[in-house]
Amino acid sequence: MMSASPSPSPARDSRAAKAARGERARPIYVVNGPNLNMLGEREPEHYGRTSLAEIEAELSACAKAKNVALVFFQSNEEGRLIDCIQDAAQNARALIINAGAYTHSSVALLDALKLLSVPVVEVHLSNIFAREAFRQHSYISPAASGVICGFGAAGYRMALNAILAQTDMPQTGMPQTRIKDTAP
Ligand code: CA2
Repeated sequence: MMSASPSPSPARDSRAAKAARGERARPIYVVNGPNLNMLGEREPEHYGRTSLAEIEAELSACAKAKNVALVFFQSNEEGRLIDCIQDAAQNARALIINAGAYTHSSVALLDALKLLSVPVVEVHLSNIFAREAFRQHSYISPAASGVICGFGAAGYRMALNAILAQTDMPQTGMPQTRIKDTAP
């Protein structure tokens, strides 16, 4: 008797499974920009009392539980952030970025982020839309799959979960809404 839905051939199935496993083995990069190394020390009304080291430790625990590798990077220098994003374009499964104040000024970061063909999640601790006008525009959002802001340190965990939802279950994950280039 014929089966109604034949399973794929073993060879094709194993190639696809290997490719999926290889992709999942790649790390998720977590990139933080200028002054975020000072978290927890000043302006707790905007950024909370959690230090960057504590955020990274919490994310590491989450990632370990989900068997995901993370690469953490923080710099106060735009060029070093760009170098890290270029590295992520070659090696990352996804990227989480809080570009700090460069969010509101850096076309160079936008251009670097456009190199990535994997999910990019932009995170802000504070709700930038409830703050000064100059913080309400992000240069990098057009290169992001999604933006999470206003949830403090928890935003990074939300970003990780969103990426896993998208990359482990693409059929139920967030849609690919990244704009490659909006210029005419
Ligand atoms: O809300 C966010 O996560 C921001 O990306 C944080 C940036 C800010 O320029 C953005 O508009 C929004 C600033 C990070 C500076 O963090 C500090 C932490 C402690 C003390 C001083 C600065």
